[in-house]
Amino acid sequence: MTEMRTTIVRLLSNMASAKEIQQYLKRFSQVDAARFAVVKVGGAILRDELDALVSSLSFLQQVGLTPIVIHGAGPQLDEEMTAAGIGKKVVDGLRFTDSEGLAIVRRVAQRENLRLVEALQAQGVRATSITAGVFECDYLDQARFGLVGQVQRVDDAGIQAAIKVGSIPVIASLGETTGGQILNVNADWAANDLVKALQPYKIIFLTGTGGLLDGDGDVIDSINLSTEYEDLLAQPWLHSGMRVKIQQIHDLLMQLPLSSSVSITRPDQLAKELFTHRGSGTLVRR
Ligand code: X2W
Repeated sequence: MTEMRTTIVRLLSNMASAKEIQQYLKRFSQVDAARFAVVKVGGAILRDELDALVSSLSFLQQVGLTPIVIHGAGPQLDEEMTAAGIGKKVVDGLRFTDSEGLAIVRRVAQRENLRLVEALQAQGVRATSITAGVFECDYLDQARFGLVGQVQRVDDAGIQAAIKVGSIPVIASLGETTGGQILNVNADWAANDLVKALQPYKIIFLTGTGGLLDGDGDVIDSINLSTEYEDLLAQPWLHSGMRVKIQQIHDLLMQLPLSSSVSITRPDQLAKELFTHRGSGTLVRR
């Protein structure tokens, strides 16, 4: 414990007081180790900010915390599909996926998963690749979306086994039906289903924007849903994309214990968000 504290104080001394950091460390150590945090990482972060992501996850492991990572690969899929001559068809924000597209989804999701796991292991971080067996799905609507899944059940056995040995589970957003058909699952949806099943203390979305943005494009520090939600949705400056995000976070938090909160931040700001009062991105609680 002393060694852990020294590490934190050294790493964070330029952004927070030692007392502040110790308060958070104490709070996190009281949470069930398997329910500390689910971290959603978009494909754009894997492409553009892999080093910052690896450093932040490495830091959490050094202080004895094991986050559960779920990642997408949206931009990488766009690129590979274009290269294969497959046009992009999006229906209600989801990629229409035919069998040719699914072959690319499987290959790219697995490749990106291994890229993150190997980058972590190269820095001495224990990490476990999980690309199957977590998301039991039904077809969302095969006529409209093709081979796209809607999660029916989350099997967390592999995740728990990894956490037990202090290894960060790194999960791809691929699902399968009980009949064994692999399906493409939107990574935000998969993250939400994982969160509902595991009920973690912290839910963290790592994005390039570093938070939810107000009308001027500035990051909103914090949102208290119980007092600010209706007001916020009534704001004319709230862009439609942000409105949808806030509604999704609202619906998610309503299904979680009161103590749970959602943070949206950048990979290099993760420790600051977790260990300082001021935080770094947007903190949403209810
Ligand atoms: C997504 C899965 C990848 C994803 C897709 O094919 O793009 C569906 O739309 P990001 O990087 O987190 O956006 N699946 C059905 O969600 O990746």
